[in-house]
Amino acid sequence: MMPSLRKMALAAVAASVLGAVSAQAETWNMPTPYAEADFHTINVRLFAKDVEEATGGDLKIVVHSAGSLVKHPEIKNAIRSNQVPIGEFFLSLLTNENPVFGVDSLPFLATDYDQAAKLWQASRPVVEKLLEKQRIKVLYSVAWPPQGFYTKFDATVPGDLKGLKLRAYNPILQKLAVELGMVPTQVEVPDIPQAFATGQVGAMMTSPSTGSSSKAWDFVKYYYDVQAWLPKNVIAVNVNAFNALSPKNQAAVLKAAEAAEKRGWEMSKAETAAKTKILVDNGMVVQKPSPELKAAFQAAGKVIVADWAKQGGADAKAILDAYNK
Ligand code: PCA
Repeated sequence: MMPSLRKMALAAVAASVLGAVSAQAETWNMPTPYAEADFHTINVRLFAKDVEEATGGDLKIVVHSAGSLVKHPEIKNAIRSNQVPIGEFFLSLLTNENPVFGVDSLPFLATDYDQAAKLWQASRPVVEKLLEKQRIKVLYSVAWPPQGFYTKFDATVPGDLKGLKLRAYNPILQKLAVELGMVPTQVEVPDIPQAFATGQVGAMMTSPSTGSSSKAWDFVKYYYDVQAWLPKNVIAVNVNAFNALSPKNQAAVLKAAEAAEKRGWEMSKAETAAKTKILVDNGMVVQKPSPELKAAFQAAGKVIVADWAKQGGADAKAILDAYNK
């Protein structure tokens, strides 16, 4: 063969090898914090299935639930460093990085699904801007059911809370606990039963979903439907990983994400009643908080919101203005 023809032949071989590689399916490992049976995880799995179908198998997302691949507090940083291309985390876990991330956990700011959706629309541009700086792209976000209070004994007056060891899940809930005279400890969902069993905590604030998935009736008796706020999870992707997809596959991921957000909020709404019933069916006393108890939560909440607005500066103001419009 003439040298130039040989070169061309080699180039053709190289091109076909590269072509084969780039057409090969890509696999994304996806760490998530919550258990398989949790509605957020079920929704993530449906999202992964939609992506695989819509990309004709080009992109396969392998879900690793319950912190099994990456522990929850590390998931955001793992996405940031592209150690994993995609993952799920509790947005308000990042409140110490920037108060804005905790807006959905401010007590009594948004207490039902319509308000929570409005707050997400108001805060999404700011949250996206801040995460984009870390090369993280938000795909979708889903709210948990309204948050209530779980105790071993019937708490009727604010004094009953004094000294209670509260299982907390973000810095805002920690502050609220302190404001109410409780002692907060950060505990991830998979560790809740153990934390109660060892006496590390004796009360918690969470949704009926997490109450029922952690079998709260094994360690507490009372559930107070406080409806204090609806915090959210975020599903996010590393920007470089996303940009490496073909335009067609990028569009498929975004479309699946939009569908997952819609579906997730509907699942969440349906959860509230269904999971509260499971608490009742397992012998828990489910009730509204007494007016005194509720007033104490509200008064403490006011302090937290005022502090937050001060610390959050212009971004916090922009969110509140958009929300109150
Ligand atoms: N469950 C999660 C977050 C909010 C919720 O309802 C938890 O308890 O950590």
